[in-house]
Amino acid sequence: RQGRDRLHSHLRTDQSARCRGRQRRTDIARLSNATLAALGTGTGAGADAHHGTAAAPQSLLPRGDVRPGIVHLGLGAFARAHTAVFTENAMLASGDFSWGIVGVTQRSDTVARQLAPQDGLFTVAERGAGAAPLRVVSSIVEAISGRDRPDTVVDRIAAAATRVVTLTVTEKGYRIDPQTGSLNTADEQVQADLAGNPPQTAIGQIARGIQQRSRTGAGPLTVLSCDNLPANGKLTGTLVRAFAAALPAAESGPLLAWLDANVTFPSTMVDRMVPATTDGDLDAVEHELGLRDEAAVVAEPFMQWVIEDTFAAGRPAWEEAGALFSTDVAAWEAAKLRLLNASHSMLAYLGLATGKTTIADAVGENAFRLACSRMMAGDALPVIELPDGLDGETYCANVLERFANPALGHTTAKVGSDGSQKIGLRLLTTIRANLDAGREPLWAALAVAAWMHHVASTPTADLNDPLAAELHAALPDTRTAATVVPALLGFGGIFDPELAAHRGFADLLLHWYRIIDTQGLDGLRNEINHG
Ligand code: CS2
Repeated sequence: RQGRDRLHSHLRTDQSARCRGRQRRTDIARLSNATLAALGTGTGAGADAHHGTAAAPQSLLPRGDVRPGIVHLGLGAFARAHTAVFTENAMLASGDFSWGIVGVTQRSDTVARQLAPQDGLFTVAERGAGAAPLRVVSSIVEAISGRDRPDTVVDRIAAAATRVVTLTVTEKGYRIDPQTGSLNTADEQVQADLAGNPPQTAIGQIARGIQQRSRTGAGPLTVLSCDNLPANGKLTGTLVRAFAAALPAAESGPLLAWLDANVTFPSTMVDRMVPATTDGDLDAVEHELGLRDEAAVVAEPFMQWVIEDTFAAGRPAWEEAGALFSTDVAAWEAAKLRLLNASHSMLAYLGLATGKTTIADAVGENAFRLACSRMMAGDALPVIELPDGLDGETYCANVLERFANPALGHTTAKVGSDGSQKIGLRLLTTIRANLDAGREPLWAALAVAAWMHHVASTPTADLNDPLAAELHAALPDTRTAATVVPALLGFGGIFDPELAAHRGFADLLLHWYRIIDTQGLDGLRNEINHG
């Protein structure tokens, strides 16, 4: 009777489903500790005759024993499908349950709202060959909207039990000034955080949390960036220090001294392809799990994590979950960024230019697959130093195979978003190294030209990029290769003056842009196959 009431109290009356304007069944219980437990005993909605396969009980953590030890900033799909899974596996393998995750959403409160009625539980549905059965993940112990509860975020970072802060806030979340490579102190939100308002930026949250730790004697802390940025740990340390240095002298001196003595910033390389969850994915999970999970994520089966082992106050036994600890993380990260992420971006923009909706569709086009192979083998591999244990050819072949996963539904629009923040790290580093060595980066230039075409041919409101307005302000009304290429090359936030002035590079961009713009897919096929 009591169980039944609890089940009813979890019946989904979710706003978001209504907002999506679809007629849904309302007799499916929402995922939570109680409904999942009831599912295991066969008394819950999961055993409901309407649903074919009620999932088997999961290897969940003993939730009553899990204590918070990590604050995670940026509770997007990637963090749930990667970091939360590794941490849960580490806790399960080691029996050390002191690494529960307090998750913080950044700009939008959606995920915090989705997880709250679910006791932090969510499902990971692997898609593609070798996919594991559906899995409910239980390592998130609290979900907070950073936008709405910034002081709570600072308190959680400052709590003595917190020993690690992890973050996945995407490239733009770091507020980097492209000219200096350090913190953009001209950014409005950074300025507000510096002025002492409850912090809204990730760097502000971290700095204020550390400041509070320094005042309360909460002990050392590790800040672990898990975003696709080169030397992400070192970079994050630089940004947090720049924030501290920009505070009034009475604050900055003590904070910088405490930081130097108590906080470490290891670098990491993270890898798992995680598309945005669709309504169809949520319905499929509901059908399979027998419970409604508004926070479910889908992901490819592959996942990898390479971490530098410089933790200030302990860490989960992530190695027991398959993470690799290495002293050479920078090399792993460079390889991943300039091989995997670079070709991902290339496929996204070639796909967007030719009407291909998913990365799998784009890599299914032989010419595009060939262009990626050549970019990786011809442009990138010769100018990067691979870490021990990574075979370049095998890595590139595996990457293309992962892109081809037909079940993933990773959209070219998603991967193509925020290009202004990505192409420099993924492609321009490779292009510069080739030009410096007197080589022609033909294929990497194709990717940049395809990005330029995407920027120039997408209406401002639809261009998913934090610099959309600025990029479009730099463009003339008549958009051809001859006008767009020089205009975007002159965009200082992306191209440095030397690269912008390189005649050979500009010619390559003009060549490819013309083909994309005037000949479309047929022209590209022809040119790539004979290139
Ligand atoms: C992608 C990455 O959206 C993107 O920019 O290239 O999110 C990519 O899927 C991951 O880095 C894979 O680990």
